[in-house]
Amino acid sequence: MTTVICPYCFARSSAAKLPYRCLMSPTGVRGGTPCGPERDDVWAGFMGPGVPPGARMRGPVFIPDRRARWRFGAGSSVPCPGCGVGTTTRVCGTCHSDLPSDYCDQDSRIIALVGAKASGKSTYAAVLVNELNHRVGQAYHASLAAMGQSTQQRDREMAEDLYERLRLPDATRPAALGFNDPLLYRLSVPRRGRFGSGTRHTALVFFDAAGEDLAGAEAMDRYTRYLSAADGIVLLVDPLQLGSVRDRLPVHDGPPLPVVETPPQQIAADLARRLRAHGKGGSRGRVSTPIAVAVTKTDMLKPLLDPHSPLLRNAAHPDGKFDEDDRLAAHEEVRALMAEWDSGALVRQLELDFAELSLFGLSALGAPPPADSPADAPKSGPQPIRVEDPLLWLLARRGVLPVRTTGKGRGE
Ligand SMILES: Nc1nc2c(ncn2[C@@H]2O[C@H](COP(=O)(O)OP(=O)(O)OP(=O)(O)O)[C@@H](O)[C@H]2O)c(=O)[nH]1
Ligand SMILES: [Zn+2]
Ligand SMILES: [Zn+2]
Repeated sequence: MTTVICPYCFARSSAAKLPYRCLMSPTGVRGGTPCGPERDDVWAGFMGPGVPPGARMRGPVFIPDRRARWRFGAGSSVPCPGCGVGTTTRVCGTCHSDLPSDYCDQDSRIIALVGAKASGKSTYAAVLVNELNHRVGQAYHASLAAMGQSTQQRDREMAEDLYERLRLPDATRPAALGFNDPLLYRLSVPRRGRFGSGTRHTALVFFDAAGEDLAGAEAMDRYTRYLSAADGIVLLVDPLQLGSVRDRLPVHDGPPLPVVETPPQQIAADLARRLRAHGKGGSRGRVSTPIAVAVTKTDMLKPLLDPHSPLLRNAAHPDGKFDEDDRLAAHEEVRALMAEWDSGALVRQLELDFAELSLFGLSALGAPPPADSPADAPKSGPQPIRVEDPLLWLLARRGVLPVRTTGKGRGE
């Protein structure tokens, strides 16, 4: 049975039980008249007062009877009881949001992306998608497809900006990836099992919310529900926010250092508090949700790194497997760096709060933006380092990707 998690309200349900929405098509009507729009108060209630009255009128939602479900099967078109015209549009039973057509055919994994303002979330997400579609996809024989119009359109715009116009995501836009607008992808990975080979599809849902920006109890409550629905969390930490790193960096010719935002330690503590309050506290009071904590913008840290540092090159992904030893090497390197920065306070707190933690270091751009045009990507385009590691680790932990290990790292 496929379990679908609504990417909008995070309600769980079995795919077979999701209602349909009639698309009010005038062609193919049997007998009577086509369906007209009806007030969808469930959806309007969920979207909040911003929805204009006209937009509340939508195609009727219906639950096909058992016989129709059995006769038509998953993914096929089911006739509307009102007009007889078939529809494939599924909606969430709880909030009535329309789900992209291929969203319900596979299990979903929700990955929460968290980080302070300007920690690099939008740049990271855009570059990550590109890497998964090219270099990383090739290594794992995997493919990533954007689901639904809004993700497809945003991907196209982001890719044009970043890879063709060499423009960084616009900092002035309102909360980049809002709650009503998660990024939805379908990741397809070959599956080699005892009973032959096939393809495993996983729906990936990404949100980007800093928590700090959310005004009002309702938004906060939704943020917390999103975090507790997450199968894994990627927390981005901007090293340039840490006073001791800023002091250590040599005078450089990149753009000026960013203004100081919410400290990562505060964001991490707040995360843990919310997850515990939602029943995610496991053994010894530590949160059970796996968390990947990634130091971003590592291109700026080059002067602080050994020339052989694993953070200066991408992981090799040998034989289409996630290399656990390489992950540990990068984890230890970041741990050592962090110990120097704030006497290890952030790492200590993370280790006390989270049962499954791994540290990462990544650079979405591979080099700082040019000093004279800080809103641009480097002239050579983004040349990312290790952007894929946090997500791949979370997926490998859930058995979505094969893992290679020599066993040296056991007992960590
Ligand atoms: N050196 C360096 N700077 C980066 C990198 N990625 C992002 N930046 C810088 O960080 C700034 C913020 O990046 P964004 O991706 O917009 O950050 P964000 O977290 O989405 O920001 P908000 O949407 O405002 O919360 C960019 O304008 C760049 O100047 C990187 O890989 N290396
Ligand atoms: Zn929903
Ligand atoms: Zn109808």
